Amino acid sequence: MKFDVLTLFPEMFSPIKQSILGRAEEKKLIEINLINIRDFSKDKHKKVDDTPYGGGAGMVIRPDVVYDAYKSVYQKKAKVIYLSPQGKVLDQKKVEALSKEKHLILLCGHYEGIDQRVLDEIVDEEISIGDYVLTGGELPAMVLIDSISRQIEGVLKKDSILEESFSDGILEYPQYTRPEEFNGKKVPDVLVSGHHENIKKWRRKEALKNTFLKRPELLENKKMSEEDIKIIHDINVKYKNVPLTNKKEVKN
Ligand code: 4H3
Repeated sequence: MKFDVLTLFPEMFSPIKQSILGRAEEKKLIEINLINIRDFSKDKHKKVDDTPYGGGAGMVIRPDVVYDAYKSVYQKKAKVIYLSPQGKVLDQKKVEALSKEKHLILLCGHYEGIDQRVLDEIVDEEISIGDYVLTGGELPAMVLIDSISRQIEGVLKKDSILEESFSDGILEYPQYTRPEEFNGKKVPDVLVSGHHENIKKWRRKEALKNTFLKRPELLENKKMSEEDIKIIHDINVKYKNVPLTNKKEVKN
């Protein structure tokens, strides 16, 4: 996967050059190119923004400079994404779909944003990472790069993307490591029993419990097996005792 990032602040991207993503880039599993929009200014002072037509606070990034930066990286089949609070909110399903692309161009705005005419001309998709406003699109672009990259074969250790949070649309079961006792708390017996079938069942139950108690809305439109429905019923009786809707009881 190739990511071309159009930004006024390429220095902000050091976090995604570290750790797992740093290794992924060394292994050529991903490529992250940072393009400084300012390099495409034709102004003698390298100016990229100007005051908004119609008045108002702040500065707007000029369309011509953004367009020239875009032309320097565009190839056919590339998908151009603008990070903006007006976009569709990112979820794991969207991440998985985008991880199948070969070439993404991520456009990061700053200040009051970018002239609408160049957005209309080049942007294929607008994505938001959540309903809040940031000073720029750089953090959202990094979130997108991280979430997509870890879906790419070879970036994580084998199997680790399959068994985790959201792979099944539900939350993760709790994890434990040594020591076997910490501050008087023991690791659940089943996990040290070596009984793989029981461990599997326990983890499924804990994952459903976490989801039902912390993020019940994730179960709203989920198809569940008879066994899962029974687990949810038992957890409900024990911890919440709320009326369960039929929606939660759709079978496979
Ligand atoms: C994305 C971008 C929030 C998000 C962003 C998000 C600054 C976009 C500027 C930049 C525009 C003003 N804030 N929720 N901010 O994903 O260029 O909107």
